[in-house]
Amino acid sequence: MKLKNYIALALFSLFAFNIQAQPGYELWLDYKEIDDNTYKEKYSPFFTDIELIGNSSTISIIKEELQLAKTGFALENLNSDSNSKLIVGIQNVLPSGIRSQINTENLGDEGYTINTLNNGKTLVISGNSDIALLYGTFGLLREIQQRNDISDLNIEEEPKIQKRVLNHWDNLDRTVERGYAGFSIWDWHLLPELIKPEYKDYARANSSIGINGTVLTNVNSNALILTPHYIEKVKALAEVFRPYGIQVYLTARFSAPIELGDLDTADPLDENVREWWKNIANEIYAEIPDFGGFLVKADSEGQPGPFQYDRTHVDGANMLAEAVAPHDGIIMWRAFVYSEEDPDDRAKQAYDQFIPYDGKFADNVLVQVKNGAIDFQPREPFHPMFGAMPDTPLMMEFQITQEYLGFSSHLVFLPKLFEEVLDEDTYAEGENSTVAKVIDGTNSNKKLTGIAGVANIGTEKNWTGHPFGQANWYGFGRLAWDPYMDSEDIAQEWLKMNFSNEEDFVKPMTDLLLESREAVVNYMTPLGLHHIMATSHHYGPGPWVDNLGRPEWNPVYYHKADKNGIGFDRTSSGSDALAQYATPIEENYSNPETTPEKYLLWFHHLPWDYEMSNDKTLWDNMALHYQKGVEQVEEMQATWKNMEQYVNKQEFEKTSKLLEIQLKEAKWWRDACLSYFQQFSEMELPAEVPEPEHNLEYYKSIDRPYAPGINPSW
Ligand code: BDP
Repeated sequence: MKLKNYIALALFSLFAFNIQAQPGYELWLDYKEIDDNTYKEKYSPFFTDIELIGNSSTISIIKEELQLAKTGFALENLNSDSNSKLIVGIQNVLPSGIRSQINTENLGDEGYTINTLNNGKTLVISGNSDIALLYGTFGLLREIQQRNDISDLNIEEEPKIQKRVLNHWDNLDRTVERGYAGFSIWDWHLLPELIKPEYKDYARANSSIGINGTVLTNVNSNALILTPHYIEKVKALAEVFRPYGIQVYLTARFSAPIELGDLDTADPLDENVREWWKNIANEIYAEIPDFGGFLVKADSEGQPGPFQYDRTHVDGANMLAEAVAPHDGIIMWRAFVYSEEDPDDRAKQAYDQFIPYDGKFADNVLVQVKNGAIDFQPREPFHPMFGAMPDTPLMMEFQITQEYLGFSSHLVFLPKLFEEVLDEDTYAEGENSTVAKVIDGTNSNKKLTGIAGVANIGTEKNWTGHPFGQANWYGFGRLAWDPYMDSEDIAQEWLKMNFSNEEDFVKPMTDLLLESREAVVNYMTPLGLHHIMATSHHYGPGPWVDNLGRPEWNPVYYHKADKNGIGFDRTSSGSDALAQYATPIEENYSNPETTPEKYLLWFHHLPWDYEMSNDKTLWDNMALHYQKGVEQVEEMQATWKNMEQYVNKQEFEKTSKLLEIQLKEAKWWRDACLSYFQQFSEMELPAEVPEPEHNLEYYKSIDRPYAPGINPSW
């Protein structure tokens, strides 16, 4: 072989190797070749003649995206004499014959239309802004990726929630609190000069699912991010994200006026403090005119806040709101609060702290509430605040990163969890006042709406570590756009876009995804159990932990197992947390017989031999749930084994290995929890459940001090 051929071969292998080495990097935007000619013929005419109206960096991105898709789908060089055409343009600049047929009047700034006109010859993507056109472009490509018919499209889409935001718990040293996919993708040290390609790819992926905001820094915040040195770096990122319709936000450390050395108080009613924040806001907006605003964790888990000065959440939030209001910024004030001095049930504390202030927050404040009252558990009833603050815009906070759901080694499809919460009825305004209606503003006609997801993104080559972690990022975005979407549709979309459209793949894998959430609940926290993970890192079981400083840090606080039974009594005979819910819920859930079994031990302390609806004892049911969880993982493995032909080799193998880990850990959970609880129940395991392999002491001795995701500064 000639030298130049050697070089060519070497270069080719390097290139091929690189592509091979990064499966998953393209996320759901991997426009794979369409190998079925019938589809090719249907789609290609619209890619032959594209009229893109406008001139902006967003329009250039659209152009780039369509070209990428055309090449990826292999629609290039297909001769088409059909006179078909794709037109992309803002409604009021569309060619006149077309304009009159497209109505975007009620679609706001972000909504889009996709219409097939002219007997199927003309496809039009329109909206009222360039960003809307970008969303519409991704909308059309999504149809094609799923091999949908585009000959008669009549799509009208508008996001139902305004602020659709990722929360990065990323520290300035690039560690990620509760991050299981490597380090932070923000390379602060090399910014603002070095703009890594990942930043653009991140923005592209987010805009493809409608995410329009990103909080770059951890809620346990560092005041340094507010200094000019860092603002310059934030500005560089904002510039990359802007043409994709993504605003940047930062976390604001409440004590920053003191920590940055300017003042000796952070009292929100102090004039100097107010001025200080206004100046900071002015400085940021001078650099980043479309800066989104601040996310604040105050008076929670050691973070500074207004309480130190005998001030309230309203004082704190409104002071910051005043600073960003002239620039159209917002404050996302978190309701994840519980006090180290308050002996009351932790599940009640946020509600008690916030409800008195309903209607008192400034117009540009959103109160950001976690989906449940404890903390991102595999299953929680919805947070009672969602049904109790009609005059305050409430923003949903979901956790996409799997802090309590097996990190990046467990396959768990979270849209199922998100959907369950969004569909719950709060009864805030009578029947059918679902959580979705509270957060999208339908209830009480809210003007400002928002939803946040704690990101699972890091420097791993496939962004999320587990190849299926991407589905949770995708699904969060889709539900943020439309909180009424069906998780099954989301699962199918993602599977088709990511892997294959083959029915023999999509059908079983959809079932697998939809069942995966229940599996993790079964093998970790069945029947309403919660927070029994090992403490600090939250990896693996730790129901026995009882020696930590604060009662609510100990799993024993949450399960309350003893000889008499198990569960947290939150009825009127216990903490009465149930009184925070609307009457129909309170009434139903006060009685264990009418409490959904999935929430049984969340609300009731019941004897081990309590008879459940299947006539078996509580103990037997608990053991059978643990066993079922293990079997569900085995079924997932069996399904996955048949999928090799549809997926990339590396992703196939990695997922197979991760499922092995998941199975091992599901058994660990089952055996550790049942061994521990059996000391109290003193009952035999049902015949279907194998005896634990080891004794309780063995499970207690398992120690994983270097499990990832712990904030090193804690
Ligand atoms: C908990 C996490 C902790 C976060 C906290 C929060 O363990 O790392 O800082 O939530 O949301 O679940 O503020």
